[in-house]
Amino acid sequence: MSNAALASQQPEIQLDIHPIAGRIGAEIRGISLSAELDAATVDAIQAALVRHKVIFFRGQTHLDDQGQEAFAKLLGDPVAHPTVPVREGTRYLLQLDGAEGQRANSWHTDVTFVDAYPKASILRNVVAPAAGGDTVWANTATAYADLPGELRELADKLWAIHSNEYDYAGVRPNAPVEKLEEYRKVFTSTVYETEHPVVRVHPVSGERSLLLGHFVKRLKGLSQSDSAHIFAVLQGYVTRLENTVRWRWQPGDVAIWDNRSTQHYAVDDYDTQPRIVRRVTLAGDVPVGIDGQRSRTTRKG
Ligand SMILES: O=C(O)CCC(=O)C(=O)O
Ligand SMILES: [Fe+2]
Repeated sequence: MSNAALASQQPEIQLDIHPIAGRIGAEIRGISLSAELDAATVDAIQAALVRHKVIFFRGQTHLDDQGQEAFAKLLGDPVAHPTVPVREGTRYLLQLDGAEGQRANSWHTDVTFVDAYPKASILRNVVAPAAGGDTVWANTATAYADLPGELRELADKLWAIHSNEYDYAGVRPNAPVEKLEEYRKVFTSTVYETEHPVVRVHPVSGERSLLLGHFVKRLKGLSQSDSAHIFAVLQGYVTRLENTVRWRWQPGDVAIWDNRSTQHYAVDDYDTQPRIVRRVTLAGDVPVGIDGQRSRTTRKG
């Protein structure tokens, strides 16, 4: 973002922001998240989210499921997952329980198999392992900026087909077969396919970023084999350590990420230790490529 664009988005109040990695991620201190936050604080949180791409709040142990959902409404319109049932007693909450094999250890942006995928996700840790179980986020805008000119020109022209019918076993080689099959059945109860530009323009910051992740089935117009090679080259820029930040969870921590300019990966190194997180996603808009073309869902059912 240009300095002028950043300045025009300066919120009225200053938050206590502590950047973590050089290119992504900041902890915000001194805020108790709730539906009671005033508008100026909410604006400042929104601005910090676009700027730092993932923001962290420690010690939010006062939040329960309803409190998380109520707070989420201040930042946007909560939406339930399109295929996975919500947690009982909630309207939008998705629980990921490591003991149930729900371990998101593959790089992705949430729900990109639909066109208007969520603009942000709000994740609350309920149970944290004593060691391990960190989550890593990557900045897909600095990944794009890192591309050498020749690769950028290629990326600018490419479109990708994203689907929720992807290679489950391939991305989760250690998961028990029955759990994987059970999960796949629910996750693909409706099969979606969506065409997205590989480079999307952020609706708030105007930044360009790479839109890839594990829901990509193939690149449009290319063979499966060429798709896989080129995907790996571009995705490799996203996951370069320079573009990432890693968070060590404590119960009550809340992470909020801009799902339009990040990917994330939940590290599956905690074996049988308990780990539970709960997520609310916020409705997003249909991505726009650099030529103004919008994403489109081509299959639903
Ligand atoms: O378990 C985590 O830390 C992240 C899981 C995930 O991919 C998500 O909540 O969207
Ligand atoms: Fe995710």
